[in-house]
Amino acid sequence: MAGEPQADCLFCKIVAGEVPATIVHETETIVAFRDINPQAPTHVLVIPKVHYPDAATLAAAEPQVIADILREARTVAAGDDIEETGYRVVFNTGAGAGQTVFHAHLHVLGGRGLQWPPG
Ligand code: IU
Repeated sequence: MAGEPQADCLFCKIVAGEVPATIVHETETIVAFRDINPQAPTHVLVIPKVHYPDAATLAAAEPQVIADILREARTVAAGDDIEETGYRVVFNTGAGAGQTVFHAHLHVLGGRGLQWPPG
């Protein structure tokens, strides 16, 4: 069924506590944890507890969870004290955009200057 955990999904395993992660915050609907390969001093992934392959399918099926994820980005930024200096939130959507893990996730990046356009 849509949203159900997938046996072969790494991020579902993090949600279930079966794979370790450095969790910074958790709510009823989301988990925020530090990226294993950080691209900035703050690099946190915010994921829904439900499984959808990307942000677009999650937004279509459960838009309130997308709102929870975006709200969490601010909580992460406040926790790492990067609200003033600025931060970036990114949903890579599709392999052509660099998505490698097909469980929806928001990158929260900050703590250094960030260039635009991105690579
Ligand atoms: P992407 O947008 O799908 O490319 O992002 C996937 C991210 O998941 C990427 O930044 C990885 O470093 C990160 N990640 C992780 O934090 N822990 C893992 O075990 C694996 C990937 I695999």
